[in-house]
Amino acid sequence: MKAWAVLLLCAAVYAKHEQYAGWKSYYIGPKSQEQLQSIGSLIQKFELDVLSHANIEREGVFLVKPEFQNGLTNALEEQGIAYRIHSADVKASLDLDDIAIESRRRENLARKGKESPYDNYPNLDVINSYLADVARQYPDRATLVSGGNTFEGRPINYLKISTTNFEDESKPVIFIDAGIHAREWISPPTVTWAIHKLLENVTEPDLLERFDWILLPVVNPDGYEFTFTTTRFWRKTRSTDQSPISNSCPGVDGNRNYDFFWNTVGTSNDPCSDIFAGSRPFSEIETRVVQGILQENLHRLALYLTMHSYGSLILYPWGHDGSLSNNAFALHVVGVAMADAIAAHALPFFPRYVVGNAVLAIGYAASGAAEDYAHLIGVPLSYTYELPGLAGGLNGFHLDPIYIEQVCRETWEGIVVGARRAGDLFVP
Ligand code: 0X9
Ligand code: ZN
Repeated sequence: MKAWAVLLLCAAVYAKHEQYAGWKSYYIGPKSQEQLQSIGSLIQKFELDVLSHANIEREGVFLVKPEFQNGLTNALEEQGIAYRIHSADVKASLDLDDIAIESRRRENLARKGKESPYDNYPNLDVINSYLADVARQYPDRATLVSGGNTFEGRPINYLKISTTNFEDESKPVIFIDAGIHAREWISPPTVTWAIHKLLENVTEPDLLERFDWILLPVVNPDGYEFTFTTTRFWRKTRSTDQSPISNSCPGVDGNRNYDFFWNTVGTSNDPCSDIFAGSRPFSEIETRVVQGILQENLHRLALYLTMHSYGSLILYPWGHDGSLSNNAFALHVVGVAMADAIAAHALPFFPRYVVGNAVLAIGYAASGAAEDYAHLIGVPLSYTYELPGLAGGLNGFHLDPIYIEQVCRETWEGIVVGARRAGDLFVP
């Protein structure tokens, strides 16, 4: 890159993320159930933004505003809860992320002539163009569907992939979505990679012959776009019709908006909260689109995966009270099989997946989540993936873009095993 181009890039990059000036992020590692519980109250008291949830075996990562940093560290020390810095300067780390993403973007452009939807953190246009391109290139297998338009008017696009035009009712359906939480940038590429593996680089042809696929990379396009243009850590949708104060505090947590013990636990009635459940179940078009896909294909849906981050966890119902469904044994066995397949293809320094009930494995209860709703209405195998994705080092905040494709590849191995097991267990 020429010197003037580097200067221009740095100037543009450093003007961003001003709202995170002075913010820090901390690893917090509770050692007992009591400590885990007091973290719950510290989250409230110091307005912590939870990026990765703590449990007794694993540290979580928490974003902290400048005005609460002393109060938080004092409280942690008083209570003997272990903590350490994750990023001493969140804005600087995000600026570094931007430089890494921009240079990877240029590399991809130079190497392949276009931006990659899975070898970098792709913006919404890159993902939508990819969906349109493959649908054009593989018209006998792939159909692009727009499930509806978001509050801000963006299409919620997904691909239906089938060798039999979705007409063979004896085939199980597999549905994978991502990007309901806008800031969880590692999740959409795992779905675009799955599309790549089913259309462009087929190494498991049985998966095409045996199953019909529905792949929805960005459930929440308004929120996703907002994380690229304005607020990197935005989580919710962008609707402003949910309460009289929604104009100043837009958005609903999509993963609290499903009709499953709606707004009973781990949710908020405050529109300014990141876990605001909305004014009613399915108040958001984003969750209604997913609901529509689940309902339409229910009679032959064998496996539903909803991709989130971070944590390296595979979670299954029930997530509102930690109880187990009648299908818990199969959920656990297939979950472990997926995690083993991932582990066999993971880099040695990536954390190993933990598989379990959503409440027990992640450490908190939350109602209104997608994987619970899908299971409630009858999808036998339904999981939330918490993908790997936070940098542990001193550089950028998030996983370096050089590892995105690695996460996609290993996650695909989990999907392959999950699909095959689902096909053996659940024949429509
Ligand atoms: O809280 C969530 O919505 C998910 N974690 S995240 O950090 N991606 O926000 C976990 C959902 C777990 N599933 C259930 N509670 N059912
Ligand atoms: Zn999430």
